[in-house]
Amino acid sequence: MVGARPRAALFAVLASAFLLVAGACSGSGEPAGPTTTPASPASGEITVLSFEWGFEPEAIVLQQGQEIRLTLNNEGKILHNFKVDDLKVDVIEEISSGGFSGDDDELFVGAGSDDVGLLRFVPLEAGEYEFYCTIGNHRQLGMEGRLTVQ
Ligand SMILES: [Cu+2]
Repeated sequence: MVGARPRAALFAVLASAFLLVAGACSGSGEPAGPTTTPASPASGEITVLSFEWGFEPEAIVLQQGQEIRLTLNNEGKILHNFKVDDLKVDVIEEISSGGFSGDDDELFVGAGSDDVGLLRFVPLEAGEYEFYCTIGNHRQLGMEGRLTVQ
């Protein structure tokens, strides 16, 4: 399923979506731009956007023992990834794009520019963690966020 759609079309959709978000400061629906309100996916599904230089949302709250299906949607012009250290997890499935993959039981997913990565996992330990991009100095440039497992 990943990589099966026309890239040019996807880019157009993402580009227009980005412009929409960037241009719309009010209106109906979700708040635009980076938010400090933690995303707490009751559905068990969450999409994390990556870009130069950050993630959206910047804070995620998960439930210990609940399976999560995380899609990393890289709207950036370059490769990015999502990694969490020190959290005990059961990794069910990892489909990275862009050439990098995580090790076994490592909470990692990568996505090439204008592409997606999929990570299905179960957080096994409550606590406060950080997610970040491992590439170059991306973390220092702002590509990090807070992951809470409760
Ligand atoms: Cu990055």
